Amino acid sequence: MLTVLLCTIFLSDTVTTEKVQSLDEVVIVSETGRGRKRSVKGQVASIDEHLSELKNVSLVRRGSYAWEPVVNNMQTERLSTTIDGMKIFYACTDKMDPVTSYVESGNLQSISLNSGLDGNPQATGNIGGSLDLKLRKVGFDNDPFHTSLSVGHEWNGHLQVYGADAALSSHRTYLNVGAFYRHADNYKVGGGEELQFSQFQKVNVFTNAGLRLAKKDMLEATLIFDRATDVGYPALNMDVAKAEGLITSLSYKHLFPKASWETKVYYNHITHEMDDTKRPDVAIHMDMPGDSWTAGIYSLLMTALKQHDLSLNYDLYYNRLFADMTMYPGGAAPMYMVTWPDVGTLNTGVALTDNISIFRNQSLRLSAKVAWQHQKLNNEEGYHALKVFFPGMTDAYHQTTARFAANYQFSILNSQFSIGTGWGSRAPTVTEAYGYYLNNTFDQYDYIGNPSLKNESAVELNGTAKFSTLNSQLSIEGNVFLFSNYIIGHFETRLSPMTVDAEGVKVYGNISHATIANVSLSWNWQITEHLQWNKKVSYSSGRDADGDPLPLISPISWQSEWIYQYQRFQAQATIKGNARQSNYGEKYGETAAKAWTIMNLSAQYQFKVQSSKFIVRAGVENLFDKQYATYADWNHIPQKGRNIYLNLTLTL
Ligand SMILES: [Cu+2]
Repeated sequence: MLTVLLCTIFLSDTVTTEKVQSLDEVVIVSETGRGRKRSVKGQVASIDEHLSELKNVSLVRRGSYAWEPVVNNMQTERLSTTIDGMKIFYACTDKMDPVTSYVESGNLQSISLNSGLDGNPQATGNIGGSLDLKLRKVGFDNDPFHTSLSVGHEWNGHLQVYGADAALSSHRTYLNVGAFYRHADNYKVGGGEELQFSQFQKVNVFTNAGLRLAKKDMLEATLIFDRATDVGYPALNMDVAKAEGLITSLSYKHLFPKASWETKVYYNHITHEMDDTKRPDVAIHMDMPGDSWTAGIYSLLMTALKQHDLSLNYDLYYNRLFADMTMYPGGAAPMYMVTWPDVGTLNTGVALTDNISIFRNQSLRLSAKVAWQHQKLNNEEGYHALKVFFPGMTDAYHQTTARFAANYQFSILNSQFSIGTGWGSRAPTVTEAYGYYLNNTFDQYDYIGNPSLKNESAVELNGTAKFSTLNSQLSIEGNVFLFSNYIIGHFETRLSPMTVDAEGVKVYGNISHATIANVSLSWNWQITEHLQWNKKVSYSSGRDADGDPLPLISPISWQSEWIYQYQRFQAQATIKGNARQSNYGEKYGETAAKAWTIMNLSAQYQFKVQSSKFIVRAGVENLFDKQYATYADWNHIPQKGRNIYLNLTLTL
């Protein structure tokens, strides 16, 4: 298949020098980075707030910390998240710790999103999209010394943020170091009521270093240590005592005249410990720790040949996931069970991407990846417990997955068009294949994995059209994903639940087909030199094989913002909301989210004192103190009420 693709790529022989625009959507995290999208809170914003700036992203919220990114209305299992190309997997059976929670804004330069099947080279299983968190690296031959300090305070929940980082750079070496701290108490929902168990605390330290070995050879190393403690999850029955991530990498880069070649080895370890000891009225106390270890390597060759921008990537990783649970029924002996049976996954793949400039106004982007994986259940007890339900199962499985995507862009006059298509598959996740009595508080069912699941696959079709006039731009974007063997929980009435209040048991299964479609319309209008008005509305639909709505699909959402800019001052007013969720996944235990509208105000001012640059940002979120919950707020936990914030960043 790859050879076929290679042939088609090299057959094209038209000439142009213009670079093809990347399809990535990028949000800038660092204060020094340049780009259009960034949070109104600057780099003091949390990773989750940075993520929410991306067009196709929404976030599932189980508390005020560690939100789960959703891209094109697909959650973690249909996305790929990498940190500078490194694979990393969460360690919580209840999805309390999406991997984006193990980094801090201070660690990152930017976050880039590839929508749909056109993933970044290291991405696998990305039907909905792939996120790559780009680490902050000052690089060689930059300013010799650079430092920045950030402090922020938010009145609702007394959120405090402190960050400091420094960078050294020379021709031979560079070094980044930084530390970040966040602390929040319970927040107040609209109307003033305090939401219990919505507190959190987190520390993060990181370093990046580079060493030039020879003119064209360099080494780079990264270390991130991140620890969140006392994290409350108001939407769940349990909190987190500790969630800890250690992320390390070492890479070697060689530059050729028209190419670069990077090889990186990495290792990361995540420890996750849940805690219900602070909750009142717990029927049965439980200990639920989880661990995730990942070691991997990738080697990426990037080159520009005539009108081609090519990248070829080989990657391999080994991940181990283990989780267990001990229940302490009062007066009886503790009960122990394995919830993730120490699953070892060895995955290896080859990816090829080509951006081809056809004429000055046309381009074609092709990407493909084939991956093979082997899984072994290393825990005997967990394996035998699952085998009771699936007598035919074995302790080892292997899967082959692939993705192909093609996108054609062209522009005429003041209009730009693109159409794209792709096909891709993903292997079931460890939860879907081997999870054991995992309670899902969304529908109150205990879930059991199914080792005989087929790979899920989807065909994607997408298109965009942008029309520009002198001072306004209108764009329409849409995509549709046609799934085969869509993986979702199926009712299993023959089994009884383990969790005290659970409604019943579901076992993961494939449904023959499902559809998810998204369309959005946006209009940006530069009214005067200083004033801009941006509007956006989007509609999504998700249907299963019977035509019934899938759960967690966004209702109609809209946003209108006014941005005023005068010299170094900027102010912004935003009104946003969702329509009532009329198509909700009733069959899957979802209840409808109500309509809501809120207003946010923000302002920022930049000034210089000698060589120091200051940025002051202030604002108010949910100005009218509305009580509301979005469709993605787990169990409809209310969002923050009125919240005033102030933050300061100083760059030397
Ligand atoms: Cu957890």
